[in-house]
Amino acid sequence: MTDSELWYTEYYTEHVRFSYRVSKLLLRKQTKFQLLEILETPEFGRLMLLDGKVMLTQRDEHVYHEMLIHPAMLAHPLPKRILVVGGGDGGSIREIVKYPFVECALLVDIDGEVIEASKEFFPELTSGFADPRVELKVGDAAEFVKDTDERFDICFIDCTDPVGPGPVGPAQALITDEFLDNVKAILADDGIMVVQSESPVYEIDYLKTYTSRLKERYPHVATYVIMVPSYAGLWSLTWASKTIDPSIEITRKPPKGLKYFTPELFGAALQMGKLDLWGARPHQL
Ligand code: AG3
Repeated sequence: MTDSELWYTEYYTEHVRFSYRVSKLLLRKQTKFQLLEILETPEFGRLMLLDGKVMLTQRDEHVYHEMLIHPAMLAHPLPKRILVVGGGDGGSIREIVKYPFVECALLVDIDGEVIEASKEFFPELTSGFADPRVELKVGDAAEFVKDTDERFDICFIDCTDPVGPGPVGPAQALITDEFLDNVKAILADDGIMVVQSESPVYEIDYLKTYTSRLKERYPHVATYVIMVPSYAGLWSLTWASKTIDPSIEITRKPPKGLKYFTPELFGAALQMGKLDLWGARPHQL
């Protein structure tokens, strides 16, 4: 059915769209929190969308998940307790459990239906859920970080888009001042937070404001840029820590079998994050 004339279009701005030919609609469900869709496509394989935005594709999810997780896991002196906010698809947990010294990896995602759909349609992402060190909580991470007495070495925020065209779902609760303060409070002194921070091309204003809000809270803040074809090319991730500078040399060995991450590539991604990348929009020239 690769010659079907069914197309899916994601809007990045009012002026930019990215379209995929679709061979099959596998799931379409309005959950309590968002519209969850899973499509089969000839170019990217299976694709998961939340509220009309591509969360992952089988072809390139490894880029995002490896680059979100490994830099912090390798730079921290010994990360034992890890929190993932969002990430119900399982890709982040799959990367975290590659480290034998991790004692506990807790995932808090608001939408249990994402976890269930991922188990069914993306078993290669959810393999880490079976690890005994992993705990899955279906619930509001904003409430969790407010109420918990637990402390974490690293907190990964693997969420949907808190800005952008179309409906903005549950991730909005993850960019409030209160949430940022609470995450800082539950991080150990040498803790690191890494967060997906949107397109460095189409959401540059958001990215600038968000990083400056992190800089008010942490001495070490750096954005790095990765290539994710199904996120319209480039995406940004942002690191924040009270004590750990992301540009220190990584000496711990990465797990075997990674497809994108290397320490050198992370260095380059940090350099790219420092550039004033994309210039002004035409109306600003
Ligand atoms: N969540 C962050 C990616 C958001 C992509 N946004 C977009 N295409 N507009 C990824 C979830 C994967 N664990």
